[in-house]
Amino acid sequence: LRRIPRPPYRLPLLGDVVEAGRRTPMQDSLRYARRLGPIFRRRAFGKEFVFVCGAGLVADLADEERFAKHVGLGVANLRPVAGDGLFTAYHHEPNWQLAHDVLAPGFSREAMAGYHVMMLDVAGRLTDHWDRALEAGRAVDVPGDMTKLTLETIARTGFGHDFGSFERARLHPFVTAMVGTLTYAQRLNTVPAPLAPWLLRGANRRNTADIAYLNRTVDDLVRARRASHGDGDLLDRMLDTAHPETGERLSPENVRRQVITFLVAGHETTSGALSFALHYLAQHPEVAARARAEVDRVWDGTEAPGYERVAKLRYVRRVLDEALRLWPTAPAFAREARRDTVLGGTYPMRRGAWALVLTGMLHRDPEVWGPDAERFDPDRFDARAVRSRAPHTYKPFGTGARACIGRQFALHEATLVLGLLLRRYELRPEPDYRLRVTERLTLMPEGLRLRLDRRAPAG
Ligand code: MNH
Repeated sequence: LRRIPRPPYRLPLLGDVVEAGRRTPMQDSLRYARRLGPIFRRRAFGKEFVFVCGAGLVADLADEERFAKHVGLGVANLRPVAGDGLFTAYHHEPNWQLAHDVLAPGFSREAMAGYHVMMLDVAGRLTDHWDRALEAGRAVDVPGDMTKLTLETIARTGFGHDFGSFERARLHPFVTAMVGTLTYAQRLNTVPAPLAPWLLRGANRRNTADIAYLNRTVDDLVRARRASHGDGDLLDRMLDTAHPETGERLSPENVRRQVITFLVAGHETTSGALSFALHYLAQHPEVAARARAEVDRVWDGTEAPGYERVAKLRYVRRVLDEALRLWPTAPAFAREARRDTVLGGTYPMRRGAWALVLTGMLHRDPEVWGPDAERFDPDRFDARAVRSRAPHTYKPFGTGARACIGRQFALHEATLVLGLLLRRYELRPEPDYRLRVTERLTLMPEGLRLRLDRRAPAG
């Protein structure tokens, strides 16, 4: 541990936390990373955390023989909500493999093609909503509307459920409860564990109520489905599919955990990714023009672009990749040693010891991305540039067996929606907007609003 640099300690008990502030732990860590280098440690309340953000060390942590996902910090704090659901399961928990094998076919190409029509339908509700804002001359609330969109998409495609987000003036209470549990999970890391029950008494009570509400909503949804029939969506799969080899099924308690997991994991991060992409499109008219020209060419006036037309939007996809490079909306993932080992040939780790990968910093490592790593440039993802980069240098979806199961789902949804929005609107930033990023385990551009213009009909 001595070999790993750390900031000078000011207060022995509180460690660096006093200096760090509480609202933006991830961005604070990014600042430390710039100062301290590719690996560093920070102390908080008597615990020491190791952060890794250099490409070489991250590549080593990606070795699945020696390392595995670690469920710690924010992720562990979500266990009361998501239990042994896919995202929060410990890597040795048998329910992880069972649920992974049962649910993976729900993300195959064929399954995705089936979701496409529902995704288009939800996107239509967004453009109806934006058309009304345009006619009224109102700016649109980008993160708010993207959250409505992605929540409706995962609820419809996964569970045949409609939260009616676009028909409501305020957020659906499910979203409020969900954001509440995410915020609470992050706050738990900012106070000393023994004092948490006392310091966060009020918040804890609200959190218990939030979890109860999430459970109730999901139980109603499952009950309704058992009484009727779905069309082979994720929920049907959870309820009806037996493991191909063992014949085992998910227990009712585990189904509840998975539904909450997918509703949460399936929308916050995609919403953030879309929001950051729209921010950069509005700030870079030349990029938007190029992306829009691609949409016009590839979709060629098709009212409702088919499934296979989405992946053809190569440049739009690069805009998304680049937004996720600068602001990976799931900003970190943790890796633990599966046995005693030496990280990067220098730092000994005991079995079970773990480190947090700061994805946003990995994605700005000048050794990989060059001296202008802070600059937004989608061409970093053209085929030649991608081929010339080392593996494990771009990790917005995590790594290995526990990488994101919804990656293709998210990329398809987000590319489709960006295509539809670019085709329909010109995006104008508010003149004095400066990007500020809020953190509630995930990242989101704070207060991002855009003005819309109807696109001049293409010539
Ligand atoms: Mn997703 C795991 C990022 C969209 C469902 N997701 C992960 C991990 C990252 C991640 C990073 C790994 C975390 C870790 O190692 O601790 N996910 C994203 C991003 C987007 C995203 C940046 C959108 C952009 N994720 C989605 C969508 C779904 C989804 C959409 C569902 C439809 N993700 C999951 C699940 C896991 C996961 C489930 C846990 C997988 C596992 O551990 O087996």
